[in-house]
Amino acid sequence: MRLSPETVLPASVGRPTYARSAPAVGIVHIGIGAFHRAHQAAYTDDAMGAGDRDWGIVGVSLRSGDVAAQLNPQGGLYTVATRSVAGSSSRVIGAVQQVLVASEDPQAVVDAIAAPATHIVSFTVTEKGYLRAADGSLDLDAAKGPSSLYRFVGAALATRYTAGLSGLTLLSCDNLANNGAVLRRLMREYLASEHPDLTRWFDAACRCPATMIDRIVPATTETDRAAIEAELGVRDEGAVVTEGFSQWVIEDDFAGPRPRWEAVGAELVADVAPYETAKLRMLNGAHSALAYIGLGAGHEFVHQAIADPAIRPVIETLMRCEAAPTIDAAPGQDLTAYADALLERFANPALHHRLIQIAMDGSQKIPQRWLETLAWHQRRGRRCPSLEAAIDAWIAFLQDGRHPIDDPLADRLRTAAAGPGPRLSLFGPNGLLPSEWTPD
Ligand code: CS2
Repeated sequence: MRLSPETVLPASVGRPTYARSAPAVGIVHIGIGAFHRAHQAAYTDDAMGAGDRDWGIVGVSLRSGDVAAQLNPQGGLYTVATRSVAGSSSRVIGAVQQVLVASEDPQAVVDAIAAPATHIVSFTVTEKGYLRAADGSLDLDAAKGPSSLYRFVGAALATRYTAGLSGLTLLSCDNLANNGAVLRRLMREYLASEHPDLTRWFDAACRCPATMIDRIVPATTETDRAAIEAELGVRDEGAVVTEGFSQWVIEDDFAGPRPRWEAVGAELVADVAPYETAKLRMLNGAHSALAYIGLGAGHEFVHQAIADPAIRPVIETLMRCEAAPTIDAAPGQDLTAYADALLERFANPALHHRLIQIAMDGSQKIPQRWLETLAWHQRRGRRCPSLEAAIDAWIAFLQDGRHPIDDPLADRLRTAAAGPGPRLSLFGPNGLLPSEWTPD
């Protein structure tokens, strides 16, 4: 038996506190993976429960039909299970109405974004989904391709413009530095090429707020699904597992209405930058270092790597002495306490967060996680021993052939890492990853 709107859930499991029948869809979310389901959809579900009912979500998968096959037969319902040493808890989320697969029905995606009730299009398409060329500009050929977010949003914006509808808020929820400004610039480059008549309207009517999103969400395993089935009494193919901690800081700059996310724990602020920089350089920077150093030392999970007495000091130094000094903290933002909290989160043994999951797409992650910190110190004539150890561990990971390299630049990385002077061929003036930082 599958989870469905008719399922009678055990009392211990949380569930939507609002009537799910026919709320309007206000959000189209592109890239409906585990992270969106455990994070933004949970906030929206809370906001709907707090009375802001008309913010149902239509999820979109750009390529794979897997999530649609998991959620559509369940009426969009799925479980978020939180795991900590203190115990676990589960709730069923009702905010997602439907999942569309862009590769199967592209027009349905355009129609959902162009619908008059849609005000927000949000994105978790990972770093590589933004289709940037090496110089940071839009890779136009890729952006005209079948699974490009720009094609769907561009076509829908054209429909809205012609119909005289309102503009949209495009909300990037990915781990990029200045994610809002980056999305705005790339979307504009696409429109200038493919819909030049729209650019002025886009500038005037659409907004791209920056966000800092934080919740650790390991890929769901069959063991997780079996445990959740035992708890629910029905099978949930769409379940996600996460930690108790969750944070969402959003720049308060929307084109139109939005859910009252601030009533359910999100922070709406004027400037996201200090939170985003701290998260990218401290949490994500430490995560990527743990991944490559930890895998090199034979560990499988984050909690094992952080418990290793040879690794923990490297990670503490990275966060406290290398990343933290580069961050202009916002009033009240305590970076020492942030590092303490991160160490505790990494140590969570109930989460089973695989290092190989974090090691994926290194070429897309490393610039904003490590290289900006390194360049900051280099300008001041200082070295970063922990980040340099992390870089050496990444090169060893690319060289040793022990793990699959899942990265859009995999072949070029392998070749560069195998050649003489791999640090220079990866990062130097003519290196594969453009950066201000130059290894010596
Ligand atoms: C991780 C992130 O996989 C990764 O690269 O560093 O997904 C991390 O778990 C999240 O950003 C935490 O908010």
